[in-house]
Amino acid sequence: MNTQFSADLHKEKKFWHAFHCCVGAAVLVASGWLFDLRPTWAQTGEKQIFALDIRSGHVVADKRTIRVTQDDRVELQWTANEAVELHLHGYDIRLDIKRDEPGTMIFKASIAGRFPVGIHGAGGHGNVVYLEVLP
Ligand SMILES: [Cu+2]
Repeated sequence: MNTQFSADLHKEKKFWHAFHCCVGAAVLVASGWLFDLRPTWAQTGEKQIFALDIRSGHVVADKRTIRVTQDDRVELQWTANEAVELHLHGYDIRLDIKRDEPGTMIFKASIAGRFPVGIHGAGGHGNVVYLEVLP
């Protein structure tokens, strides 16, 4: 092995060492994001996501009751085939959904009980979904 060659080899080792450090840092950042390393006080309750599609004023039968546990972080993702104004009673959250334009209600299920989500407007006040928050 001549000296020039061993110097090159050393340079190459340095490069790979730096490369691995960068990759390691990136993996650490990504895993922190994946495993949610935020402090525990920010993590009360589970995150619960529901996709709800309204077809002519109704949601498919098996999704008409949504059950969560108190303090869960709830996300209701709505779609509809016609414009509707939704109202989650009890929590008093209103949301206008346009035809084929999704909308989301995000809230913490801080109040236990059974709450209807109604459609406001011409068709009266029909309930499309019931939210059940178990204490
Ligand atoms: Cu209402």
